[in-house]
Amino acid sequence: MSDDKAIFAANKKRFLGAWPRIADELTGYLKDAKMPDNAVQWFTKSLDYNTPGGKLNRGISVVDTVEILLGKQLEGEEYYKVAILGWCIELLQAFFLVSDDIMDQSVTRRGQPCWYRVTESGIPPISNVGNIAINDAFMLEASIYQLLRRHFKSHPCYVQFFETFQDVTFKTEMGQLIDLITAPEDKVDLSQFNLQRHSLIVIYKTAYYSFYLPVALGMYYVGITSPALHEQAQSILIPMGEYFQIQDDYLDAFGTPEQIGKIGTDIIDNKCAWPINIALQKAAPEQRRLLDENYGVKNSDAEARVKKLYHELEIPAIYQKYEQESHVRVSKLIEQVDETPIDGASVGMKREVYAAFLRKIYARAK
Ligand code: DMA
Ligand code: MG
Ligand code: MG
Ligand code: MG
Repeated sequence: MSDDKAIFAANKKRFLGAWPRIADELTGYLKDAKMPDNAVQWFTKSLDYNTPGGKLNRGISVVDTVEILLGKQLEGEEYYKVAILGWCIELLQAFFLVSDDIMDQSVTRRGQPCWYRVTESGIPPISNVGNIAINDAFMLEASIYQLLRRHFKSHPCYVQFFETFQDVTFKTEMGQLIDLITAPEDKVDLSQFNLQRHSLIVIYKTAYYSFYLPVALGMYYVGITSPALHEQAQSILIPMGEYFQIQDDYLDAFGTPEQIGKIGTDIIDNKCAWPINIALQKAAPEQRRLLDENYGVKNSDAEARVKKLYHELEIPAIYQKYEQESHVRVSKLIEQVDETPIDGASVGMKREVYAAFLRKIYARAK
């Protein structure tokens, strides 16, 4: 194991250690409201099934950002407080994923059935989660604001925490909207796709909440409120997020379910994903015909024909090249960061905040 990997594993363990107490606090709201036992059990199960099972990159990055900016390891209650901000992002992620899997009609997530497809809830009298997952998604989102109110009311950046969560949530939902309406189920028209549209979709649906949000929360936590520094953070983190979602699109077609913990649905769902846009650029007329006839068609033979053509068009090699170039581009942006504190803040930005985030996602396999 490399040093980075060992440190990351330790950080993940520490972050997971804060989860049971947070989950207890959240289920405590239901107990205080005298909700019936099976409602408390249901919410407990939804929280545990949907929140802690991922890579936790977003949540841990809040802690990392604060530790890098303050130049020290957080301990005890201070660690717990910052971890809460991190877990708030993981709750936001849980809310988006439960909804996204319903909308994308996905089958598995993080190596287990998507929440809405669970048929043995274990909580009588309900067996199928089904559409209850929609309300569960809302409760995962609302949990963020319960935690913020309880723990951050007297923080100087309380309003910024709220506003940033709400603004980033709306941006993500705009992204999901254009992702969905660019992929009509009943009308496949590949001439509607292009890389500009793709870029807009991925920046909104992924980059803001996955990349800007963790760093923004860490910055506000330590008192960096300068709009110029937040704009600078976006100018680095949005391209990083774009690159991350292109990885996600690539792995949807080329990763194995064991590797990525989910079964790819982009081809069958007619998604304006990165590989199809590259294929459209490279396809000769008869290859284009194959794509028109098979993309977005709801059967696995058609999907396999599209994947075979992706290989013939050497999409993996183009992806490797894109990944390298994008890494160079983002690294250059990071090098340009000036670390001097501004606007009366006691700490400045640190290049390492961005560099650490980049190391976590570059050349990932899941
Ligand atoms: C990811 O879109 C964006 C959000 C807001 C969940 P996606 O459908 O490509 O995600 P996944 O591949 O994880 O289903
Ligand atoms: Mg999806
Ligand atoms: Mg989706
Ligand atoms: Mg995807």
